Amino acid sequence: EMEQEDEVAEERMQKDLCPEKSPLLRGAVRLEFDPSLTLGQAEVENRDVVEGQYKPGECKATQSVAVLIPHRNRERHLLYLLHHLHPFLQRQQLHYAIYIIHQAGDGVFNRAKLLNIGYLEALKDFSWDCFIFHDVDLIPENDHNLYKCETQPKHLVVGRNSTGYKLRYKGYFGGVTAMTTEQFSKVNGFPNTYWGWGGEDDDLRIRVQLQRMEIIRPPADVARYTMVFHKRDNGNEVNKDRMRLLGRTPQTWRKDGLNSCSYKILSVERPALYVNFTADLGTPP
Ligand code: UD2
Ligand code: MN
Repeated sequence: EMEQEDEVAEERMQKDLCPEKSPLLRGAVRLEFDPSLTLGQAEVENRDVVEGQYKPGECKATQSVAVLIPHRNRERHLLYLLHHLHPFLQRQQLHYAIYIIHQAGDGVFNRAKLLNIGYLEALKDFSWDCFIFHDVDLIPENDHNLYKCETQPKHLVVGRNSTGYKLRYKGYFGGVTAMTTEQFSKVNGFPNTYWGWGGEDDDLRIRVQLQRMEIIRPPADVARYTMVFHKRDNGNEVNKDRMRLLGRTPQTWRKDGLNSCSYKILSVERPALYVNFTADLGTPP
């Protein structure tokens, strides 16, 4: 008899699926970049986030989403992003976690490999449905730009302040992208062989196209970002080899990607608002 009562109670506790459109969305929001913002302040504003992770209390999220941020030496940008992204994702009623993948040392930066590492490591925590690959310096301006995955890979940055909110070029796939766990695994992830600035986003587009998937984008008035101003970082000089590599992607994608990603995790931290993996990527050949 007791058992039956428990079952009834449990059934009542099962939440309904969150609605197709969250009632918490606000549309275009005014972004603030307060130079005196601290991590402590961002933590106080996001008390429901535990070790970088959040689940809506009011309903069952339709997707579980891991946001991956490649990072080195951009602490201020990271703080602005955490401050904006947590409330933004909560208004979308998502189950999500924010992962930072920090490249150890001062060797040549490798954004794409960091994102592969983030994917592989985050899946050890939870079986995420959807991955968002996110530059540290891009702040979404409109919360109708959903951080969810679709039946096709999604490019979330149609425009940003520094380029007059226009798509930079047809096929552009940089900045912020959303792919399901399966879509990303199907293309063998990003290449690991792009060291320095540029090309890795185009390589991912070619991989997607080789699988006959089609890149989709939200409407231009929604897919808007502010990029916090920055210069080219030390250790991320233009990759002069990128055009040659891009020409060979149809031959290389099968053996250069998730299945060949070798690295060493040096440390894992789980403070309130994010998970940080610090990784040793090795050196370019
Ligand atoms: C563009 C793309 C970006 C990537 C890059 C070429 C947009 C909006 N973004 O960014 O997705 O394809 O070109 O590689 O088009 N980073 C660090 N520390 C460093 C260097 C880089 O954290 O020292 C990370 C950080 O997350 C940054 C990202 O790598 O946002 C891309 O580097 P960037 O911002 O210097 O390049 P950008 O703005 O030209
Ligand atoms: Mn940038």
